[in-house]
Amino acid sequence: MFCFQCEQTAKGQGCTIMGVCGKDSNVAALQDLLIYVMKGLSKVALEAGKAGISTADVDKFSCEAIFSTLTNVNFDASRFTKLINEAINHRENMKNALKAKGITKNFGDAANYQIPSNMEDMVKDGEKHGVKDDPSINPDIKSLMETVVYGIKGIAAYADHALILGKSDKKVYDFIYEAFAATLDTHLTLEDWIKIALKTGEINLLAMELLDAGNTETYGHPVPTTVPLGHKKGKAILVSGHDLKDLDLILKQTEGKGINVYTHGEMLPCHGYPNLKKYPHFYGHYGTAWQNQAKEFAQFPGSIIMTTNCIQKPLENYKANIYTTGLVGWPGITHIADKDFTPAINRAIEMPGFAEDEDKGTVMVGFARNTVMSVADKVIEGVKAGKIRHFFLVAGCDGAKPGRNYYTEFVEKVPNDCIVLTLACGKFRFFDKQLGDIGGIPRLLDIGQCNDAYSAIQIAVALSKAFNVGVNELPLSLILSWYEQKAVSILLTLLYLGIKNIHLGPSLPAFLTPNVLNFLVENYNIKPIGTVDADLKEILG
Ligand code: FSO
Ligand code: SF4
Repeated sequence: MFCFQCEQTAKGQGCTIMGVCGKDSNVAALQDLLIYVMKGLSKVALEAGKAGISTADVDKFSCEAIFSTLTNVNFDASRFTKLINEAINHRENMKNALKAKGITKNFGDAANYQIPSNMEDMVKDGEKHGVKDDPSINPDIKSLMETVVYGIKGIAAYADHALILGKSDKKVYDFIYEAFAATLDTHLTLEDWIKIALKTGEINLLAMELLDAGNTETYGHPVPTTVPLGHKKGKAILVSGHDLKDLDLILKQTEGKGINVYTHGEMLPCHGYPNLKKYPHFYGHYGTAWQNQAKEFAQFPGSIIMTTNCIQKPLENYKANIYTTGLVGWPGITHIADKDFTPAINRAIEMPGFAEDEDKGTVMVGFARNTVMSVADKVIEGVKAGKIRHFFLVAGCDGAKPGRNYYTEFVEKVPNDCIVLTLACGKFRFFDKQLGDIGGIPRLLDIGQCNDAYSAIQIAVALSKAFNVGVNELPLSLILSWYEQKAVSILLTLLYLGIKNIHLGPSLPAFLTPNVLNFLVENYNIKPIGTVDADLKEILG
């Protein structure tokens, strides 16, 4: 196997024997085969679209299939063989529909690939179609191509979440097909790939906008909300991942059952949504970021439901309590495909629950774009009066590497006249710090999940309009941490928007060649994080 799509890749180069994430070489090969088949399917889908053939079911399937290959989503080989079969069925159905219109075309090897009958042979085929399948490709082109593939994985995740809430735009699906089809075109130049990479950022912005509309139109705009970090005596269910609709369904299905529902990881910001916080048994937040789940889940006295990434290998001591739904999967773990969460609810009732009430303090959530913009006047006044010197967006994913302490230290050392905006699971490094306020505006503002990066962009755009300057001229610095491929798509969106001077860590992507990195430094002044003191000095002068 060879995989270098995430930040924790082995030795900062690539996972070759087993994924640091727990992905084994069979699953890695099946994921590679699925991506290869999806590239072929993309060529046929583009042609079908041109011929006026509806691809709505293929569009939905494509996002699900691609999202499944994102880091820490699905580790179950049998789910991948099923997806590969389904992809080939969709592809052949589109070919037949084209044939019925008199269009017959050879779409090339990837679009003609036929599946062997057993998993062993599928794995062998997958091994031929991984990242290193064609050593003759120029390494810089390959680097950008992989960047685009990972950006598309992020887009597929956002588009999938948006579609679950009824939001879609054909432009998103068409671009996924165009970009995937482009990876099969050996004539494209480095310049072409730079354009495709920036277009990936543009389309990701659209996908995130659709998701923002889906979330806010269904559940209302988040409002400032105090979330307990302790627990209440009684039965408990823990919901992890990013899917608001799953959480809503779990809250509905547990109503009146004497079970308190807790959020884990990226679900924390859900407490701010009016149509989720209305449930009286939606109590509080438990635990921190995804990489601490083995320790935290083992101590949770109820059942646990994983709605999206990031799942890790469930340990024996909580294996019987954890359930997956949606695209998440782990072999041997009960998967709730039909959204009837009864098995997890029954398990929570069987389990002891919390013996006593416990107060562990609180955190505030709900500072998404609507809330922040509603106090824009106060913010502008604060800046003009010199009370607010600078804004820092300290955002992105968490992970296990020791270098990630940088982000905790950074927030601790940000001077008192500065405001920290945050989003995604990286915030668990500092989310419970009491930073006080500036004239009634909290100094630590939680915008939401990584899926809410759109909200952060809207806040930056609104500030730049208010001050009548470009986003790069604002007293705003982006201190980002990345881990998986949604972060890649967000980074491409920031580059598409022309945002410069991003501080990125904890390490730079292994899939960027020195030349591509130089391009990013020269054109966008992207820099790796250094020491907190040096970085703060450089930014604040
Ligand atoms: Fe974190 Fe995981 Fe939200 Fe990521 S839970 S790391 S960017 O998958 O999705 O922030
Ligand atoms: Fe390694 Fe990350 Fe790929 Fe997992 S997803 S195999 S940790 S590079």
